[in-house]
Amino acid sequence: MQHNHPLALLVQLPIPPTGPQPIQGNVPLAAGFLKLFAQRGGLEGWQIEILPARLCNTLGDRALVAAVLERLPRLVGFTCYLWNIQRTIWIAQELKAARPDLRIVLGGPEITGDNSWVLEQPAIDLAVIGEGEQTFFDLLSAVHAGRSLEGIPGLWNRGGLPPPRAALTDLDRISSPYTEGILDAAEEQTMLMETSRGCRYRCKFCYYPKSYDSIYRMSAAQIEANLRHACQRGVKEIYLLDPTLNQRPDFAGFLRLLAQGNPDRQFTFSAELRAEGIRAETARLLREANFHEVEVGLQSVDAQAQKLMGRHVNLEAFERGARAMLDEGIRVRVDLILGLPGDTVDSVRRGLEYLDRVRPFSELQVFNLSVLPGTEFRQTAGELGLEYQPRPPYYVLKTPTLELADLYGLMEEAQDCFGILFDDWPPLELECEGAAGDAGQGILVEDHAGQISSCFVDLDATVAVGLPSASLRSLTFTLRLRSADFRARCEYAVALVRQVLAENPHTTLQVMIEPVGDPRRLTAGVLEALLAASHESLSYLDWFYSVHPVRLLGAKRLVVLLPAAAEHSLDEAWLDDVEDRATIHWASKAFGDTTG
Ligand code: B12
Ligand code: SF4
Repeated sequence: MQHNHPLALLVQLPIPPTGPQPIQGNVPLAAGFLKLFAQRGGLEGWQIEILPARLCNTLGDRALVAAVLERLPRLVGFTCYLWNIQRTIWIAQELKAARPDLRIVLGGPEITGDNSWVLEQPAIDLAVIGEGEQTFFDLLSAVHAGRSLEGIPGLWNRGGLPPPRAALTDLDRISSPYTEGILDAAEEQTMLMETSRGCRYRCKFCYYPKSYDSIYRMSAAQIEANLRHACQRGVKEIYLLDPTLNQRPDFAGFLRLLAQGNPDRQFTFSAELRAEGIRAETARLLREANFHEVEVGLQSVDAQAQKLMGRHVNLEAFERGARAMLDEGIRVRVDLILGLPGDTVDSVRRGLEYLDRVRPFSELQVFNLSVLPGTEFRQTAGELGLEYQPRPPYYVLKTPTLELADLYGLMEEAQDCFGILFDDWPPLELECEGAAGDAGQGILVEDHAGQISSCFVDLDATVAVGLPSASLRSLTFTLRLRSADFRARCEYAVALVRQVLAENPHTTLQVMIEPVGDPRRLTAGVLEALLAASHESLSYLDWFYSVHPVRLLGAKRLVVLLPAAAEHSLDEAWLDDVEDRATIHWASKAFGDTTG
């Protein structure tokens, strides 16, 4: 691949952040595989570049569009998971509007024959269903050679579904983007490893089985090479992405291989596995390899729900396995799903009671069922009577035995029972608290990784100043609004919120509201208007948090800053009104105070 060839740019957008904390873990592994496979296969006529995670994780929507366009690609390929598909489509639309000749290709688990709302998007030219390496290679080769794209297995080309793509049988062919210098394991001191593909189970809520008819593995020699590389690059954590790690026939041998490759226990391992098969001896081998955490699915204790999801759980064996790992000091994260067909309020309660009584975990994760594209549940949702969100995360909203109110209630019960707030928000980050020596100046901008992450607008200032350019604003953005009379300035405030979100609709937006003088001039009506403007368009986190017992969580967050000194003098009815619509933060300093 040479540098003067047309560019295929690969992009993977992160899980949207819930606040300004830096994003981690968005490793473009799929893109790394696509690039490595193309290189090794001697792809001609293209150069392939991966948009650095540093940019994907910080740039706002328009900045991202600009970053893609300035690289002058001929083709842009996106990795699509449920957490980034809506934003990806928005970016694709903007790219197409700017460069109609640009080819947009989507791949990833959101691309399935039954996910029509994605495939119907006019901005998409091509989409790869299932495993991507060979299909992407064939696609780029065909474009280079001027051949037709019809009939390429796995490649959807705005027509009917393509013939299926046969799986890559030898995973050594894509091992590994790290050892080949495509991805840098030193970056976050973590490495993702996929030592096998395919799962022998067929849980009906899971997309994993993909198109795999069998299980395909990486050789022991390649696993060793990856571990050696991890040692050299100072890796601290290795995430094994294999579905059900312990489905391997020689699991003990595999664990010994991992232990040998980690002689100084430089890195920890984590993986997803089934607790049922784990005995004391296996748990000991897991610890010797330096496994720190495993994720195990319980999902439901109800026989009918287990039958309908195609996943039987032997509770005795489950408990024994979980206990064996806990005894070895391995953290066990147990998953429980709310909203499975067959489950009822009572059966979920039984599950919670069981978990509370037996405590076979160090961490519990309770989440709502996602009716994922490509899954058996999606295909049979009608027959099963499942209603679900039309957009990701496709949370179930109703089953024949559970109403939405039950789902909220059960989540609350789970939270109370275990004292955990599932999917809670991170603590507030008020990067500009106390920096308020600027009353009357209109706008204060703050620079963050080359992007503007916050701006201050004094709504009472005589000279109105516009927001910083949309293409300079970062993915998380704080709009600080201050006024002595929010009621009078409501329209202005609403217009600013609308502008931020019209220009960069996938912003994680924090609106900080700073009333000056008597705070009670900030009314519930003003907060309602700001909330309504924030939710005119919904992004992933809005959908994600909409089925959550804690109201007000989402991609947009209103924060009212009140002087701590006034905490006891404000009347409760007014505070309740505010708290129903916003988070209150008691600030140590009064606003408009310019003394230091
Ligand atoms: C790591 C991981 C995570 C990480 C996130 C990683 C990140 N990027 O930030 C964590 C642990 C945070 C996570 C969380 C969740 N996850 Co997850 N996760 C995975 C996992 C294990 C690995 C993903 C991966 O890197 N795979 C390796 C790559 C190489 O495989 P791939 O993405 O499929 O790519 C191949 C093809 O799709 C294609 N392809 C991909 N991109 C492109 C691009 C182009 C241009 C082309 C041509 C082809 C192509 O080619 C690739 C190579 O063959 C997968 C399961 C799995 N083993 O794949 C689930 C998976 C992605 N997760 C899933 C889910 C449902 C979740 C949760 C919603 C679970 C929950 N209920 O809480 C949460 C969401 C969190 C949130 N806050 O919203 C689903 C996603 C389904 C979907 N439609 O997107 C998956 C598939 C699991 C499943 N069994 O169904 N997850
Ligand atoms: S949930 Fe786990 S065990 Fe079940 S099909 Fe998916 S990867 Fe396999």
